Amino acid sequence: MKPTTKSPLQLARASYQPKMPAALQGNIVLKTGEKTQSVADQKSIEMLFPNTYGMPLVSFEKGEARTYPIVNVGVILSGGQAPGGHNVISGLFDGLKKLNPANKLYGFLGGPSGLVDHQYTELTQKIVDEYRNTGGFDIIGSGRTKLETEEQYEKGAVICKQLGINAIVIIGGDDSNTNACVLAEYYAEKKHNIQVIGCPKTIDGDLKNEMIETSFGFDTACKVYSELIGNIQRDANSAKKYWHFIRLMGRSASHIALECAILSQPNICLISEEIEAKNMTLKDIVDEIVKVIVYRADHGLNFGTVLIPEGLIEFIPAMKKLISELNDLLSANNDFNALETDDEKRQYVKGLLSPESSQMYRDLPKGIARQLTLDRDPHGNVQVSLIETEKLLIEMTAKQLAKLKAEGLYKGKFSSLSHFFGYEGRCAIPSNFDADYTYSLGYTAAVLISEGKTGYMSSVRNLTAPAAEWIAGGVPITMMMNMEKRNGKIKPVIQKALVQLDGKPFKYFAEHRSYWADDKFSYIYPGPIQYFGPTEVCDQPSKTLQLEKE
Ligand code: FBP
Repeated sequence: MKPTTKSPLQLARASYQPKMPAALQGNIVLKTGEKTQSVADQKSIEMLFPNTYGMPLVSFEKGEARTYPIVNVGVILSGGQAPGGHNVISGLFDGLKKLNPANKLYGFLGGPSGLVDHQYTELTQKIVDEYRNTGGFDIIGSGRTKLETEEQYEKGAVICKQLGINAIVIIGGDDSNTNACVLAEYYAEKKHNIQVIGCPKTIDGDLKNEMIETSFGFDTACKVYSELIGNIQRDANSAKKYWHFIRLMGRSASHIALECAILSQPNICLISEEIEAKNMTLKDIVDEIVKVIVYRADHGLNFGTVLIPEGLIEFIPAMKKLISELNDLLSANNDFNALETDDEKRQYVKGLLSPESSQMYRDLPKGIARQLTLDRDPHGNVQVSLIETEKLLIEMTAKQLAKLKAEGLYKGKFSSLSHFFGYEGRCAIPSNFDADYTYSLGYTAAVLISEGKTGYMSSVRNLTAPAAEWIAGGVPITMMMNMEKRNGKIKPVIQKALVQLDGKPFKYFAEHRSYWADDKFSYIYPGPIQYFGPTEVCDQPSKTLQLEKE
């Protein structure tokens, strides 16, 4: 038998033709809509972005055949992987070639640093075909380098001039698209003649607003995690002996945990935004978990599932204060960096924190305290994926249950297992929804570029309707911006979309959670993503999106 390096599913997916909005399927005409303004701080944003502020919304409709000028485009994958990135590039490539076969696409390697360090490759038909409908970002690689200095922008302009690149597409989350906006403004101001277009990526689902209904990758990642949660629930229901504490990625917002809860109906799901709104302490959270465990034990159910959003730790007000003090204290602190042992570091930090934070820090298990002082990412964020909150909660829950047992208030048996699902889902083969959505986003970016637009984010809307009815166009990135404090400075940034406690997805969860906590039969087992089969099994977008659009 001939050896193969591809699975049967990979081979079958290679020939999948993503579904597209009808407007992108033939000749296209651009419709100019309303002028825009930023979501807040209009005066400050307008002052900072004089060339790209207030531009109108644009959308595409079927039109007459026309000739487009030749454009060369450079594409960058920025930040964490998200299923569908390769299809943004396929859609961009196909769109560019359709609009003018002489167009060329270059990929900058390893993320934004590829632009600055002039690391690139030309993306040919052969290369792009290898990656259609696949997960991962390995076609050109990704990175978290922040584009923030004029020196970086100028180095980028040099390579663009050298390759004749007229436009850059940045595929990234809120921070990367903020950088895209700043870069677009800079190149416009310096008259470098380089357009910049953003694409909304992140499994975290927190880059969304009125015009961007969802970020790509969220749907697939949640479906993968929910399959795993469902499998664990079936195991728990069979063996009836473990409580599974499952932490789910999502650096800040709890959209992933919420979507997975709606899909799998666990016994407990913590939502960071609710915890912050209720000003809950770590002890309050543990008390809530213990209440459910005791109730279930009283009914002979010594097993269950707890979903924990990765970002939780930063939403507990006292922890937030501690982390913010640690951020200030550790930024470029050479004395701290010179210390060798964890104990020395712990002692050093304790002495410099405020009394409340120092007490909080002292009370934390050593492992968690150490994780809180690990390096920040290039955007100054704590790397929450390295903080094992699920283990912290298990430890505190076990202590509290032991206390209740001694008092005769708990008669069950608590055996726990911890899990962290994040990297398992970020490079999955994109669901049909993500494969279609990302291809359309890429194609849309090609049209925006050929129409001469800069400072826009590729936008595809009406996503709960069949793909043919999706609305493609562009949204000025400045429209999504407001001023926020980042790393101690007030900066223009894209507003992060957190879980809305008055939004339909959270309300749906809140209405059902007490039933899921107590009941024996409420688990849902979503099963693996299906790529071929009936549309109700294969093509459904996330529940979050469906509920939001209801
Ligand atoms: P983006 O915001 O860049 O899309 O990344 C999201 C994410 O997957 C988070 O959920 C997670 O906390 C983080 O990346 C992990 O970062 P890293 O890839 O550096 O381990």
